[in-house]
Amino acid sequence: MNCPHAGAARAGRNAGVIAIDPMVQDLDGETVRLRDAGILARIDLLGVPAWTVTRHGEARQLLVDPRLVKDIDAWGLWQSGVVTRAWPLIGMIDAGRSMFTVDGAEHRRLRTKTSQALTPRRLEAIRPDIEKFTDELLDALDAARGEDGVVDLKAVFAQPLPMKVVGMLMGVDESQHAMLTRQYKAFFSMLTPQDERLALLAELDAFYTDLVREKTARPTDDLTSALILAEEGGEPLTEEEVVGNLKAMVAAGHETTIGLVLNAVRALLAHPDQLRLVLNGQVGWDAVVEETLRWDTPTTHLLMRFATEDIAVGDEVIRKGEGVVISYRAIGRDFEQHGPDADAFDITRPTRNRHMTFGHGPHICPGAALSRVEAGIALPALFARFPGLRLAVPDEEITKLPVMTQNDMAAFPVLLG
Ligand code: STR
Repeated sequence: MNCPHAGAARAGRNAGVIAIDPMVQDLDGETVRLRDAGILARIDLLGVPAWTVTRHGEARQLLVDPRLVKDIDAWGLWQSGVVTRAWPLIGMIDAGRSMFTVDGAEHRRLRTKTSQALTPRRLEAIRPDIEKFTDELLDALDAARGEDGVVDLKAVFAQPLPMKVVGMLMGVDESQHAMLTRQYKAFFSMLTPQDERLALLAELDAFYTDLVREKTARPTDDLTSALILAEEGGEPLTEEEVVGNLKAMVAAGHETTIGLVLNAVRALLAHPDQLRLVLNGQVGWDAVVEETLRWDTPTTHLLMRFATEDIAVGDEVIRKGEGVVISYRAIGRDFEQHGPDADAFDITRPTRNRHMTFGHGPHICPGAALSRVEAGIALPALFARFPGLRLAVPDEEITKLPVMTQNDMAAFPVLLG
């Protein structure tokens, strides 16, 4: 790793501290180690210490606790200059002013229009568009088959679909989608040198700022334009706030749904009995989506919140100024919440809807309904079109990208049958 902070973790000091693996070589093993470490686990993120919450119940409480805030200025290691913009994960936290980084009344002001635009009722209007994108990408899959019949389901289907949907919602032209996909891939990858990551974030900021200025001059029928316009009698968002929300929407809307769709396909292909239950119509596709969200969460670790006071959790105390991560993948495997078979993929499990993968409290994912609609269209359409779909390589050969916060496959080669 070209990371100046990695020393402490590599030297193996800090007993009882789990170093999160930037190369993601054993995600299941790491998930289990975190769960076994207790309610709160001490982790090391490329040399930077933090707490992580590994249990459903405690995470649920902490996510509504006003003593935990998103503002990076509340972080002791940031105040003291130990953590700087040279840390590879800084872009996950110091991401500009937006609904993702602000709390309280200001957060409500920044978020309301976005969450109102993404309610299940409002999303019914774009369902036909999502169905059309899906059909087009299924044609593209068919056409992309190589001589050997192999095609990468990620590159040709799971990755472009959410980008098309969030692009349409936010008013980002198709001609920019490939650029955005490339930039976000480099942003999330721990193999990207930090100076390149900071440069690409600056390029993205410039791109989004131009887009917001263009929509300010010529508003169109999209959420970016809506975010620019003031509420009746209300304060309009500033340009920085609109840009912040726009980039949060594109980053989150594009990245997480790729994981949801691919993880569901992978789980079904690895569990043919479960696939049969859905294809027979005995269990709905919504159950596949929910159980995938629980069992193989698109977000592994969400960075980060900071304690503004000492907070007691179980036998531990989070000290004022310390950073708190939420390890959603471990939380999905909580025995107390999901029973002793929590590690099993079972679309009939009674608790499949009682996961917390979209978070909880004021920051709960505003795009949750959108991702459910997307996966709920994409998955049945894929299996209807290609009933003989199967992996082109043994499941163990599927590798994860070196991304510390997202559950991201490098590729998903399939045979369409
Ligand atoms: C990426 C970089 C950026 O410009 C803006 C954001 C804000 C929203 C973040 C996003 C980030 C990273 C992925 C996140 C998303 C919100 C939801 C998504 C964390 C930091 C998840 O993975 C849940």
